[in-house]
Amino acid sequence: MTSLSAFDSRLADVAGVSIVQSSTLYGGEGGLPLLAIENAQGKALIALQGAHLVSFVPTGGENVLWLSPKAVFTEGKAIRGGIPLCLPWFGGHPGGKPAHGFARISNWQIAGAEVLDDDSSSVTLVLTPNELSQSLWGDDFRATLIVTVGHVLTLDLRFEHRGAKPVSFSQAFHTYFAVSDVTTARIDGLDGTTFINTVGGANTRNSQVGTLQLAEPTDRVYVNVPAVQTIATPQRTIRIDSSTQSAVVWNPWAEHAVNMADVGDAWSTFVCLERGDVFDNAIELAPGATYRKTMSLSVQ
Ligand code: TA6
Repeated sequence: MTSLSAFDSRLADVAGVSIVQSSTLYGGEGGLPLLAIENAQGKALIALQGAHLVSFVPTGGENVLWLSPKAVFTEGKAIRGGIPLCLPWFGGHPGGKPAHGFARISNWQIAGAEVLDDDSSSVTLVLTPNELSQSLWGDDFRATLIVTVGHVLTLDLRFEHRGAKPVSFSQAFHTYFAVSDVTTARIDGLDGTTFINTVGGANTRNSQVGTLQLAEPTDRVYVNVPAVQTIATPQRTIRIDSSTQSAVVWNPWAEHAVNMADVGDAWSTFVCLERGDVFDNAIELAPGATYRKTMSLSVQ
């Protein structure tokens, strides 16, 4: 593994951007390197494994993202919480490959970091083929994630397909939002859209009516959704903007969380509202084509 001082020298000239070991902030053995970004508007932490946002705190506010108190920072294991990138497929793979793709458990490289004119900061992370992707995907590709940290957090994802044949592609920004109590969170921006209920392996279609408030294990894929959703709790309203077409709403509830060692009784303090292009909105990427979509998070 590259030493932290090697990262530091690469980032030395960029104000407010540094590298910290996860164990320094979250404890545990070993750990993973995190990119720490801080400016007057907000601060964020990104694990280089997965280009995985683990924290975003707008100045004067609380963390927008939920990170499990039982999260494990270990090479090759997805971190429970924040924003895992499900890429280049979402959910289970028909061929029995690991759920949610290889990007979230691959090491990304820092390609750049800068302070922008409006005093927000941006970092660029890149993933190219590695041993894992070769065994699971095979094709050449270049994935780029530009993360901008300010009052608003913006993720700008590009995936260039460099293989010779068209491929099926899906992706999701699998965001875990911190909420005081999932049962009181009110989700708007899905009214009238079609969802596929996938709880416990179901596959039934229905239509959302009005505000969504969770009261049981929930795993729903909404397709062809509007660009904006909000999550309102008694404390704050979070706004999610995305150019993607799908939204996934997930919480395992007590009955499923009990079987997830890195969730357990913390299940009621998050809701996943993921934006992406999945199920009906999955796409076929032609050779040489680049998929490009964004998601922004802000507190209203
Ligand atoms: O996006 C919802 C979902 O696919 C659920 O079905 C649930 O399994 C969740 O993601 C977490 O998946 P993970 O592989 O991170 O445990």
